[in-house]
Amino acid sequence: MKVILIILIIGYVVYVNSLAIQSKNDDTDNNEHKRRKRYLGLNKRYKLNKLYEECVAPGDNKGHCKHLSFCPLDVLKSTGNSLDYLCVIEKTHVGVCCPDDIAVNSYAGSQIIMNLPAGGNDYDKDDNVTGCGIPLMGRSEVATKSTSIQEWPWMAALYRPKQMMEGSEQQFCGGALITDTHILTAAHCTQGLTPKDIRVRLGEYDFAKRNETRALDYAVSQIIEHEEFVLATYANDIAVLRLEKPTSFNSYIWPICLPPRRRKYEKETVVVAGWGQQFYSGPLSQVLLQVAIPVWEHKKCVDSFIQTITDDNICAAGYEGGKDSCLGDSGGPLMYQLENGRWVTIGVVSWGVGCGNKESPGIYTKVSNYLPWIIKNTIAK
Ligand code: 4AZ
Repeated sequence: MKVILIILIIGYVVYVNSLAIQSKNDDTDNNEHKRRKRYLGLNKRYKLNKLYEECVAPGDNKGHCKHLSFCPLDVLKSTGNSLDYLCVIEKTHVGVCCPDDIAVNSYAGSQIIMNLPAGGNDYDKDDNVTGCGIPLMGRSEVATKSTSIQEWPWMAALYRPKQMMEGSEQQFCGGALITDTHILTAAHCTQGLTPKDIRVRLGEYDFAKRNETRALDYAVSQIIEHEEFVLATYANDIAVLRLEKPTSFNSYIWPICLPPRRRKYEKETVVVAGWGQQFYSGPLSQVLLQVAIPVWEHKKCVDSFIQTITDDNICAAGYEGGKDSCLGDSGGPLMYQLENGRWVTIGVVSWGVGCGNKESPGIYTKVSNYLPWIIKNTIAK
């Protein structure tokens, strides 16, 4: 009996140990797998659509090293041995030498001028001519300090074409241009709508001035709402609209940058703009309005609501009340100017309790938490 018990105990210990070893092996395999994927630059980690070192691309063309996911795949297929065109990015990733001219002519016309969507820190310090989020012709430059009305060339107005024709409605939401074909907006703005229900106006400033030629209207070919958007709580309130055709850029139409990945904005001054209600239940504004407001400390914001405020939210409004976004501003950008002068969209107008109430700030979707999702649903699609 004793012998059988000892054999059973030994057997059990060996079995448990072998399970532990097995699971450790699984872990090692997983880590190995992860490491390999990361090394090849194929993992889902957010990467920038950035041009790295200059290199010789297929066909002896001038090219730049890029992350594989940002070089059109047929470029690789058309070359016999794509291994010849591998290159190393910042000593950590393997990229591919992507021909510049193909990058220009391919799926993203935006690359003619820049790689979009792009982060506000992706450009050389001395480059203030190309790229996203630059204050054009001195505009948008000192908005946080100035009280004069500025213009924001990345502001998009979403409206319903039918109602606009009947003259019964202006826009119903805002958005921000982040590539030549993509608008970042709120999922609650697009909920229940199909692409043909929405028209996007770019370059608009004053809806009352009807015959200005500067504004352009675009049909929408696709609405991409965040898969985990929850209407009851407004969790993951973010969406991308794909325009039927790419826009061109000019001094009235220009994309904003995406924000850096890990950065805190608590107590910083930011700007929100829109054509929404001028006060709670008040009239919409014909002219694009803006307000400079502080970002609240997260804890102070959480304490101000009975609703759940998560780490996917940013809260901003004047501490004394009166300075806030309102109905109709939803989907529009909460903007911050980086030290290099570029404007980034750090938030998407999402919800609030009334507008401009003291101790009840506006709630925004924190864009930096959704960068992989944005990349996946714009250029990497
Ligand atoms: C809305 O319903 C809305 N005060 C947007 C922003 C705010 C409140 C409501 C923030 O579109």
